[in-house]
Amino acid sequence: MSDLKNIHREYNSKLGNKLSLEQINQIKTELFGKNGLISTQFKILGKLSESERKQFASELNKIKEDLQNLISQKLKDIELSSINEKLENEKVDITLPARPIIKGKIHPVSQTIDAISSIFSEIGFSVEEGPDVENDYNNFSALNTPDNHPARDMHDTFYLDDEKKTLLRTHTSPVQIRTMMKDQPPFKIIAPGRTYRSDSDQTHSPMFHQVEGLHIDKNINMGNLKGCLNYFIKEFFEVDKIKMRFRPSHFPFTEPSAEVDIGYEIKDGKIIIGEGDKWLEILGCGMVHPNVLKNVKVDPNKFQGYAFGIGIDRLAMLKYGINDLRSFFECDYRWLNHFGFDPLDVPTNYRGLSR
Ligand code: 2U9
Repeated sequence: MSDLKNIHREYNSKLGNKLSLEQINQIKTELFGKNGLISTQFKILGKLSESERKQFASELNKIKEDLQNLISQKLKDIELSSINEKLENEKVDITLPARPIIKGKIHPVSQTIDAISSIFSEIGFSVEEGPDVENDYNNFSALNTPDNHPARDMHDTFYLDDEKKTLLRTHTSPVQIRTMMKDQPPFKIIAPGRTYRSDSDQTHSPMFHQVEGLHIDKNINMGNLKGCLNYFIKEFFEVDKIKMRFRPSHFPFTEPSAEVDIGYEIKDGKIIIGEGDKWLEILGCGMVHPNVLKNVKVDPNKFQGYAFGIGIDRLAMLKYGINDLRSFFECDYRWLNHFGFDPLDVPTNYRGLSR
């Protein structure tokens, strides 16, 4: 009995001190381990007479519970003080400026699409998107290109079924068709995105990028088209003046149609846009054919407008001095690290497109 009281007194006093986690675990083993002081007392029970056993067992259980409670309280105190210590020492100063994340890079084509969208949004164009897998009607028929039209062969289309009903879009024009079928005029939209043609060499990739524009309203004419394109080219190449010429051309979806060249020269091995006596073809355009407007239930006697199509990859190559189109799609991390853009470097007109 007195042994038990001594153990209780001694460990009560030990547990009253400031202890480390290791010291508490040590005490736990000393008391409740296989040969611990309390565990041993339980072994004595069997040797006692029935009346002694009852009293001893009740005393032993009380002391056991008391010491266990003391230990678990000590452990809780240690946990709490370690949390408080962490809170005290690992403070985050939320007033410090954020560090930019510089792991990933924005592909030059994505940067160019952002720059183009920003330029056109300044003059009231909104951005529309559509699916890469299209039907024959939206990609060709609605655009005044019937079944046996030679332009269909010129597009080197990737068909997805034997009946040639589904295909990978050969231009982004089906986006404008979808928009005009679901909404009412006026329309002032651009449609940037992926396009596909079965063609591959140093200047052609089977997947490439286009941006097309469409402006339909009352009294829209070729003068509006020229003004819009002149503004776009100047903003895109960040020059004050641009030499631009319209050459007559033919597309089934526009009448009249034109291809646009811009003036350039080479100085010290670098291309200078806007000056010089050389010409570079950069886009196609025209007034939307009345048949196209009829196909999307827009009255050509009330509404008319212009459309244009630009190859994005070539514009990106010109702007950022990249000379092989295929490098765009090789997914070479070292190339992307060199030509890619910082994720926070979003092009905006007011901040400048290239920084
Ligand atoms: C609708 C009506 C008319 C879009 C146009 C072009 C001329 C054109 C080429 C430029 C370079 C394709 O990537 S490229 O090879 N595009 O020359 N695109 S007019 O005309 C439309 C579009 C939609 C409803």
